Amino acid sequence: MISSEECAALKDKARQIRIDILGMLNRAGSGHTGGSLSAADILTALYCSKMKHNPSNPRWEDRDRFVLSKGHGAPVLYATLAQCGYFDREELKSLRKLGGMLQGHPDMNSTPGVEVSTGSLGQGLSIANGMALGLKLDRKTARVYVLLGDGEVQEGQIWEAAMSAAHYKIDNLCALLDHNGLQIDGPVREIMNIEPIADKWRAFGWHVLEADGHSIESLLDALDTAEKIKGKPSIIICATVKGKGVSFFENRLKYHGISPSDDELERALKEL
Ligand SMILES: Cc1ncc(C[n+]2csc(CCOP(=O)(O)OP(=O)(O)O)c2C)c(N)n1
Repeated sequence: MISSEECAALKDKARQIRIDILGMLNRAGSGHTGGSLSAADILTALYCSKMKHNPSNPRWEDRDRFVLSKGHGAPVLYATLAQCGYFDREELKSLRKLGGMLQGHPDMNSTPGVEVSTGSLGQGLSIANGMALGLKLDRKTARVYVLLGDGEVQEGQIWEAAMSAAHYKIDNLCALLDHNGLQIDGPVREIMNIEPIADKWRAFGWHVLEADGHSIESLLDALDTAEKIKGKPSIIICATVKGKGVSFFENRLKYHGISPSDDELERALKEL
């Protein structure tokens, strides 16, 4: 359990991460707003509390790994890495600039702290499986975390990877599902219903946990529980709101893939 002071400090970091996401997207003039904001508390709980990692030595062998399988959420990863000190926050201004360090989707060869290049949905869980198995072979105690989108889990490869992770008892793996209910073209339920999603993961042999994806306490509770589960992988189904934190972006399909205008940025910053 963390103290109320620690929790307040983490909430403040999440707020700063949201501010940075909006600023960088506005400057870039394009990018994914809704799905970045929905994952801000999840990444804060992971990077600012749960994970063992070392920003001054990003390739530290014993670090926990994070895979942003929903790679279009790159702004939340970049803002979080900057918050942790992997690079200067000034760099955030270079989002989506040709030749810059922060491409529209994560590039492990350009950005310190990015473990895997992602963006083609459906692949991150398979990669996380391999990383987690590799850590076991090396007798490391480090863990692997992977963030999936709820539209993303419509991809068939996710379920091949889910089956493999249970088969190989990959218990140093924890997936988190950003369950915000919207994808690019509409509500997930209407495009291709994934429910009952918890039952599906359970049937595939996973330990399933549920959390409020905007409560640091709830997320850390679930992450602590997941760490104690042996013999099977865990998934935390995080109830989230797309665009969380800015009233006029919340649950608005339109803001999946567009960035805030100058006027929207000004109004959003006032709210945050
Ligand atoms: C293989 C693949 N197909 C299509 C896309 C285009 N695409 C980008 S984001 C997105 C919707 C993803 O929805 P979801 O996983 O729910 O993400 P979130 O709502 O959390 O942003 C799609 C289809 C892609 N990146 N990769």
